[in-house]
Amino acid sequence: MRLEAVLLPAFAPDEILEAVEAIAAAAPFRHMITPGGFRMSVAMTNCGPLGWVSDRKGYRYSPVDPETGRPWPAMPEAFLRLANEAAAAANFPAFVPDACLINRYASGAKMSLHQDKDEKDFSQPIVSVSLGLPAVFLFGGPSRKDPVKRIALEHGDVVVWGGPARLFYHGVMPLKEGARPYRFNLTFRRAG
Ligand code: MD6
Ligand code: FE
Repeated sequence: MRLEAVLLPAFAPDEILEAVEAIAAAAPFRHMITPGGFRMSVAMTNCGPLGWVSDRKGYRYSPVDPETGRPWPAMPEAFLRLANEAAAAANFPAFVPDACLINRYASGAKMSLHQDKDEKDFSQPIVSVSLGLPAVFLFGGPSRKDPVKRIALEHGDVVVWGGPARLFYHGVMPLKEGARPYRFNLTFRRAG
């Protein structure tokens, strides 16, 4: 892990996973379509004032779930606390996320190399929480061609990502089968 991103091993409490189930009951996981017309292998939902969405028109943040037209489920207090405490542990004080994207990976699902650049303020970090099955995170540089490091992420691990690395390319290797059905990843951002 480069100096710009901080790994907090086993930082997330188990109750976070129960809250994910409650959110998914109100805003079910769905496979969004990329602007290029591909169905994403990762299923997604959101909570909080803003949710990340993708369709043929592009990537953006939306205050409502396009499937229902209703606001996304509220961000649980335990999520806000976790994100704030993780950011503080990585020297980003007073982080208050307004968006939480929840990714669900079944075996074989992957996330191609990408940059997170749909947010307004890149001075704010991203707090990334991994739950369930382990995954290999790919962490590159400012150009898609830069070499990538592989970082093993286990249940409960939190990565705080900001500063010079905020716009670095990153992705997730195809998930291996394991003892549980899924990996969940929560990314907390200041989007608006
Ligand atoms: C994932 N994460 O771990 C996908 N982006 O499932 C991301 O794309 C990501 O973990 C920005 C910062 C941290 C992340
Ligand atoms: Fe990302």
